[in-house]
Amino acid sequence: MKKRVFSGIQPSEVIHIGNYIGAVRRWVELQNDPEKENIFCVVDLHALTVRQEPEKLRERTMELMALFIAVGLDPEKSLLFLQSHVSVNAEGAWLLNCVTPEAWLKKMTQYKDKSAKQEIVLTGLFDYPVLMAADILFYDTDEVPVGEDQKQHVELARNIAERFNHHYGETFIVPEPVIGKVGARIMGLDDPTAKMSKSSAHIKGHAIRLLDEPKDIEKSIMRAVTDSGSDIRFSKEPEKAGVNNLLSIYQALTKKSAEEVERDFANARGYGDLKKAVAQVVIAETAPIRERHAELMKDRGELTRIINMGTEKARAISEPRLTDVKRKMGLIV
Ligand code: ATP
Ligand code: LTN
Repeated sequence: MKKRVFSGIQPSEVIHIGNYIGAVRRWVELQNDPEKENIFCVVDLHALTVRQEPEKLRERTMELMALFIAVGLDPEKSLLFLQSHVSVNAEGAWLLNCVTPEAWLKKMTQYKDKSAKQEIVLTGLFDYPVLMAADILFYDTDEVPVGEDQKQHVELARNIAERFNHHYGETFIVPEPVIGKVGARIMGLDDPTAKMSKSSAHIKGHAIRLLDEPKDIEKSIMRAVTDSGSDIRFSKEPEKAGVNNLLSIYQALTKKSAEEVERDFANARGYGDLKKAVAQVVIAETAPIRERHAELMKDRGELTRIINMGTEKARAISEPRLTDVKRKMGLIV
């Protein structure tokens, strides 16, 4: 039996190299694994958990779908869909709300971080992990490939599945989080102690955005915060966090071992050489994606066709599970 894989990404702001290395690029590898059956979702309902400009959200949603294809996801091989087009996800989230103790959600570190930054915290932001659990559970998911920051949410989905199964009988598969070994947590270029994040992508020098022009990519990498030394090696020491982050990006994109990476820089004359080399590999990886993306965005009709095809397939998988859950919970179906 093939393992079913489910993952998603929000169309909030533009995608950065952390999202690419930690998530999307790994999805392309999974697509080529004959043991996996993959579902990838643009989670637009999740984006609504913080205030969005409606027109911009619509545009970014299209852009993200086009980006899925530009990086190499093939709508014939992987199921690509838009979360809001399949009502099972939101409806399922309500049902799961009614088996999820509030205390579990209060423990979510992402909620604590994100809510601290908001003047008004929306209820949707608090409930965000339950919607994510519905995305995962109603598709009978075995594996959830995500970055380190989402591990706690996948564990919550596991707990919800176990609780439901305990109360109502064996129903949901208890999913496993799958975290990459390299690049699971790319840090901000401006502050290598904080995760590179979409919500901070507008801050100058913070992120490498996937669709940035080569000259902008080079500029932001050359400006990246490092330390006052000259030692180029992987290190967990806090003052080496900047260098460590640049090396991690380089390692993830070149797929070299840590030793090979350090050897590449054994004769470097300083951080300038390191930054130039990182900029080069990032540009080599992203330039073709950017070009394909621009082409795809010209044909909205084709993107709409792909979205509609995904909607149909996603409904076919999740609707029977929704009916099953409703019946078990005592609703008339
Ligand atoms: P936000 O700042 O709005 O929370 P984000 O940058 O964390 O956005 P998400 O849409 O929440 O982006 O995450 C999409 C995927 O990218 C997830 O699998 C997440 O784990 C992964 N990811 C996000 N940031 C990083 C990062 N800095 N390094 C590696 N993976 C990341
Ligand atoms: N919350 C996730 C995005 C997401 C997701 C999912 C990931 C929504 N639903 C289901 C994996 C499986 C995030 O990356 N911010």
